[in-house]
Amino acid sequence: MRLVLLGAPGSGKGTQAARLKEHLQVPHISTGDLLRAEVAAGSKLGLEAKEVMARGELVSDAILLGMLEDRLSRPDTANGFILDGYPRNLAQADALDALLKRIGQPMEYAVQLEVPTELLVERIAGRAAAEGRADDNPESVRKRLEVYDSQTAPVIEFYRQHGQLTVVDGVGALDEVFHRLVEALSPTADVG
Ligand code: B4P
Repeated sequence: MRLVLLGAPGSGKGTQAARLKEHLQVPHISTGDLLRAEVAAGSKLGLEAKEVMARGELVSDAILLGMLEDRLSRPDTANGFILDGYPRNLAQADALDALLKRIGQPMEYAVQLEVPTELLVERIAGRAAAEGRADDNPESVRKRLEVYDSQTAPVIEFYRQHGQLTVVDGVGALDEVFHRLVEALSPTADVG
């Protein structure tokens, strides 16, 4: 199954993708995780991305597309993948569409996790206290939410227009949200 998870920062994409990966037996590809690995390795790309991420802004489309192309060319994606954190703007959505057509693996599902803003802020504050991620401070979080509204929200419309969007309520316990996702991905679920 080829699936993209959409939603604001803190909506639970990464959290649920980690569970869905076991359920669907396909790899979880998180562009945030790929970038954090580059930062941790101190690579040239990581050095470029580090400050941009800490400010809560988007890393350049060219870097992301190259990174994604490379990841999708690995053999473990033959039976599908869960994409988390990409596309984050319309240019990335177009680039992904073209890339997947080129490799003969068009997207099958786009699922949006819907969560109200107050709860997003609360969840990220919880992670900041627990993990101390560089971009979970209040100023970067404000910026990430702003970037989401202006650049990423239109991507939801992109998938709606392509008839691939399913919206899932992301409020509730982890298990509850997971069960809603599994149900939304079952063959009889409504997509549109
Ligand atoms: P990401 O790593 O994608 O970060 P994120 O949007 O905050 O989501 P994440 O998946 O980590 O969190 P989740 O909602 O699961 O991106 C980080 C940065 O990388 C970006 O700002 C950007 O700079 C760069 N980047 C990444 N992709 C890019 C791209 N395509 N183009 C350009 N730049 C890019 O979880 C958040 C918290 O909520 C967790 O603590 C979790 O435990 C909690 N939570 C989740 N579900 C919950 C529930 N049901 N109840 C209670 N808590 C819950």
